[in-house]
Amino acid sequence: MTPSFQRQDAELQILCALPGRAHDLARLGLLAAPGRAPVVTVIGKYNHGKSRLLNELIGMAAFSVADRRETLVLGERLHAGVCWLDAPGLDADVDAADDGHALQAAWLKSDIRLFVHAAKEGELDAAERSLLAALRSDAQRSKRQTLLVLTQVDQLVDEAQQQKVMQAIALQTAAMALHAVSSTRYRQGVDAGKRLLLERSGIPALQSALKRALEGVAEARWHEAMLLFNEIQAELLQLQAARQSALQGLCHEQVQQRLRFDTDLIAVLDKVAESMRAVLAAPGPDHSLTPDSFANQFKLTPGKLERNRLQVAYSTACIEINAVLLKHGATELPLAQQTSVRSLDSVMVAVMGVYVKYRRDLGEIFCQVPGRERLLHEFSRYYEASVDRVALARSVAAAGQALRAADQALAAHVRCTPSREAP
Ligand SMILES: Nc1nc2c(ncn2[C@@H]2O[C@H](COP(=O)(O)OP(=O)(O)OP(=O)(O)O)[C@@H](O)[C@H]2O)c(=O)[nH]1
Ligand SMILES: [Mg+2]
Repeated sequence: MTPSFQRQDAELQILCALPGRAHDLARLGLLAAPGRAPVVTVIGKYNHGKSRLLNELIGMAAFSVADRRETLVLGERLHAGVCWLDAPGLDADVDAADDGHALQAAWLKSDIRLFVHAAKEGELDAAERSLLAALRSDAQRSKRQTLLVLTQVDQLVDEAQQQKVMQAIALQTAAMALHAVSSTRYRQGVDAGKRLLLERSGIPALQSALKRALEGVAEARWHEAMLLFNEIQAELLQLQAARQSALQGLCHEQVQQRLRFDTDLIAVLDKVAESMRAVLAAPGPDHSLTPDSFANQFKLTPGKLERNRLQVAYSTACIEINAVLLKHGATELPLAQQTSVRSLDSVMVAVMGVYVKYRRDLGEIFCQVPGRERLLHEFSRYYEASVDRVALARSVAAAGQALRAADQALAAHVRCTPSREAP
């Protein structure tokens, strides 16, 4: 497997364990890609002059500019060792998919964001404020920088109005540095070779600020890579611990449940064996084996009385054992063993059979070691095949699998430990 496939494979394993970290994993993957140029993205509402600003910053008409909603998909241009991203304008009323692209660009790919706001619009609106707040809090966490750019300032009537707008925005942004620019003035300054216009355009000052920000990208990337790596690792460790304890809990329950069943089953078999011994110890001949004749079919014979006594003892034993099976949810046969005759679908019938029991049978079944061992073995087997017990076993298997997935994700994550790129 090539290193990039290995990384994808590892990312997939981590993603399966932590689906909520999809974005961070994608970002971490980008941060790990060697030799990636720093990425500068414009972000802001449509028609606020984002594409034109990028064109002026890089000195070429790389992105399409128009007096309407123009940029609809993410545009990308590599220039002077920087990747410039032109994002569609944000405006929830127009097309949420475009907004999605712009945000994806801002959050996923970019190292530096130019948050663009057109001066003629005055203050930032609610959507801009909340986006800027999110970008700033991300900057605190990831050290990715956002530069606030007030565009198209030439459209304001005079300097005083510009100051008014800037003061209003300063109040909204807790005095975040605001770069006032005019692409129009800059172009005029370049075309006419007028230095004053160039300076008044604010673009050279923005370029200097951008240059400083770009110088910090390598350090910021390293910080962010370690931050994301450590956060994901902590979450994976947490997940692993939670899954470990879930599995332990289920295994404990499985063992305890079985212990409770074994204890109850042994107790009832002991009790039944004792009662049966008393029944079988009756003195005198065993009349139960003497068949009834036609002549005394309606008479109470010693044979009938004895068979009746054995039958009552046997039924009592079965009822007592069945009570234990019932308590532990193991009275019905597993689905695969069920027949069309409902009354035969019980564990008792399956284990004890339907033949008539005589003294010898009862002694062998309940009082002798092989019989008792068989009962223990058979009832336990059916207990393990009972619905709840099978469900518990499945939960244990699933919890084991989930733990293995967390283990693998953690190992995969460790294989992706960031390494610092040589400057
Ligand atoms: N007067 C003036 N107009 C500008 C300036 N910057 C851009 N414009 C004009 O504003 C309009 C919109 O500019 P774009 O750069 O296409 O705006 P955008 O933000 O990229 O718009 P979308 O791609 O739709 O999101 C165009 O007509 C530009 O020529 C400026 O500094 N001054
Ligand atoms: Mg545009």
